[in-house]
Amino acid sequence: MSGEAMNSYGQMWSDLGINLPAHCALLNAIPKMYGAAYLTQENRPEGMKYFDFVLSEIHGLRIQELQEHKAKGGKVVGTFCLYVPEEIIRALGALNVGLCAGAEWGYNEVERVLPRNTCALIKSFVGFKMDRVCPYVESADLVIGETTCDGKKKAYEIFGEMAPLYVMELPQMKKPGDMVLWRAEIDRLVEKLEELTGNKLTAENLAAAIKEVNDKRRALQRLNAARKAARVPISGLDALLAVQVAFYDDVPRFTQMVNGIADELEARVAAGEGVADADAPRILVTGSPMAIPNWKVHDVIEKAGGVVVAEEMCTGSRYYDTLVAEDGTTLEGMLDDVAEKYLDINCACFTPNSGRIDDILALAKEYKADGVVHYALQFCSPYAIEAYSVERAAQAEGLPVLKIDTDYSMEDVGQLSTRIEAFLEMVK
Ligand code: BJ8
Repeated sequence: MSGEAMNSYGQMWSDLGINLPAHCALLNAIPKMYGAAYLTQENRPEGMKYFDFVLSEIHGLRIQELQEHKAKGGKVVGTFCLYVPEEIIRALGALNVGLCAGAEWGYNEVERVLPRNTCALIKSFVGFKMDRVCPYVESADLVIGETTCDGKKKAYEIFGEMAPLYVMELPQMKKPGDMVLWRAEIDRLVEKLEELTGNKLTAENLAAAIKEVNDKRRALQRLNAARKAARVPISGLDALLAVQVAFYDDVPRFTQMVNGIADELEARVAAGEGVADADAPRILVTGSPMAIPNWKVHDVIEKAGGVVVAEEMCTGSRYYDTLVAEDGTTLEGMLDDVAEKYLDINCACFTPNSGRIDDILALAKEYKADGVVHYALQFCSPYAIEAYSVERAAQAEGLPVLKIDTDYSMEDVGQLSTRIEAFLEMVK
């Protein structure tokens, strides 16, 4: 972001109570990371210029839009997890934003309240809040947490002392009784959001929101389907960025821009044009989510000559692969459809979670992956432990697997590069 832009948003950040010196350091760091990972790529789709712009305005224009929405009486709701149904938030006239959790920030303060060996994602969202550097969380009228992993569950107890927080109870299994609990939780969420927004959920506003969010996911499906081609028309880094931005951008605008990129990619595929060498190893990445600006693993893989063709993760296929049914006619029926779509997500916090293994194998086949990189954030037990079952299932299908445990620091980039280069060589 330019100095001029920083000045024009300065008053807005200050009104939000942002810690300006720390925030300035953060805003200086992100463009450097983005430039090194993204702007060094060659032959990017033209349409990615939109995402360059979005990133350059990450704490500027979008935050201004949120403030304008709030000035008209609208609400902003922050979330950290895929299980929180954005259709309901949107139907009630609130804007949903995925909160910052992808950078190492405020760790000195965080480690006063959380153990050092907490996963980077949790430390990051608590750190952003404690250091007051995230204008999204400072704009949120409500933050919705969920009972997924133990780390998040317990961190929310502390986070709830710093921000208005509401926690959804997510079951840990997918038995019929669990669906009953989850469906009741959806009703409880509706009640909470109706109280927050002063609006009433109706079959009409929910149907419209379902359609809009489905359109967003359909656009991402189109963009990602192009990656099945023999010459991959978009880098994994760029495809990852599109999903990361999907969590906070304006929904109709995002859908339109992603459909534009999908048009471009389909033309590239028809012309046999790709971003990587024709014989570049095709890699499927699976595991913990990668929030902005966590681009490390994709960057290392692609700078080493591989190409990431798919992500089985929350910042990937888990976000867009399924839709809420659009044929519901009554409010109750539509809420059943919402509950069903969301409980169908295959997160490692569930047991058993064999659906995730099936998804990985199906994606590897569809996208003709030559190898799988399993990525777990350090101290993320659900994914680190599930890596064993993923590896066993993939190897049984003849797919090599590389297991990586990492965090948000750049200290292990050299070591990661060595391991990934050796893996790509072996996969070839
Ligand atoms: S649906 S993956 S977004 S819970 S915080 S589990 S990295 S130890 S984020 Fe998640 Fe929802 Fe599941 Fe997706 Fe591990 Fe860290 Fe826990 Fe994490």
